[in-house]
Amino acid sequence: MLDKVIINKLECFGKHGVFKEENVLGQKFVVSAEMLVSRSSNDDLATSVNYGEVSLFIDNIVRNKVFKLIETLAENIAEGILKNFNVHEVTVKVEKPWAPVGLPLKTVSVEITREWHTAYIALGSNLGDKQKYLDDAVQGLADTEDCIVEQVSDYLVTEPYGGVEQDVFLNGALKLRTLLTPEELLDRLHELEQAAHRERIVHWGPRTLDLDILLYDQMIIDTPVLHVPHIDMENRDFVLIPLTELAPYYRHPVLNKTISQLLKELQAK
Ligand code: PH2
Ligand code: MG
Ligand code: MG
Repeated sequence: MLDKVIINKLECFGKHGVFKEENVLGQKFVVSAEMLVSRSSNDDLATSVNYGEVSLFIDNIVRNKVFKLIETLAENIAEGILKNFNVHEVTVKVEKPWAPVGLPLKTVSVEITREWHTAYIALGSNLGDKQKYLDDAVQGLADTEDCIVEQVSDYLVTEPYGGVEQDVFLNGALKLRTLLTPEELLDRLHELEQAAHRERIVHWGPRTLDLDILLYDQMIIDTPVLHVPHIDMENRDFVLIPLTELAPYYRHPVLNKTISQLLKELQAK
């Protein structure tokens, strides 16, 4: 159950602005936040979000940080709320009623929405200390700002798929909660592959570490650099076996079948 908790027009004082005078004198900022909270239906504050604490948290950011843009201020507040409170999604509006425009307007404002995303990542290695490469990748994601590793599958040894003669793989998958966009997440995965000294010599050749985005919410992405859901995953047991452990009922948004269904069909082939 997702309930909405709303803070409406909290008046704060801050020094955000592009103009020097704004950073010195300061002015009024009015902040609203709509928070989607997943709570159980009892009467316990611990399962929800304390709007008093969130209001103090917002006031503290507006008062003590200085940004040029109200966009940045709103983003800071939104990400801070998601990371520090039990909130799944938040819409933050920042109004600036005294903005130095020199014309009679009521307010200028921005409104942004940020939320936690769920991504599933495939892990693979078939060169060197495979187990250590996978463990380091899990730790690397756990140490990444804006990422929380929620669950890691067992690792399994698999025969190379795709026809290139090479050593067996160690494969696995993990479930990630993240504030990163798919593109930002892909960049981070590439950094971790680089840190494992992966060299892209032969396409589908042996690799110390391969990290692929399998699923990202129910998003479908097809760009030259990124395909989500991951291309051909329905034909790869080294993907479907660990993924079934984490998310058997997750529905593949293109094939419209659950992961465990896809695995069953592959094993029947
Ligand atoms: N990855 C590939 C190609 N073939 N085979 C196995 N068993 N495991 C893999 O992770 C793998 C593969 C391309 O990324
Ligand atoms: Mg791969
Ligand atoms: Mg890859």
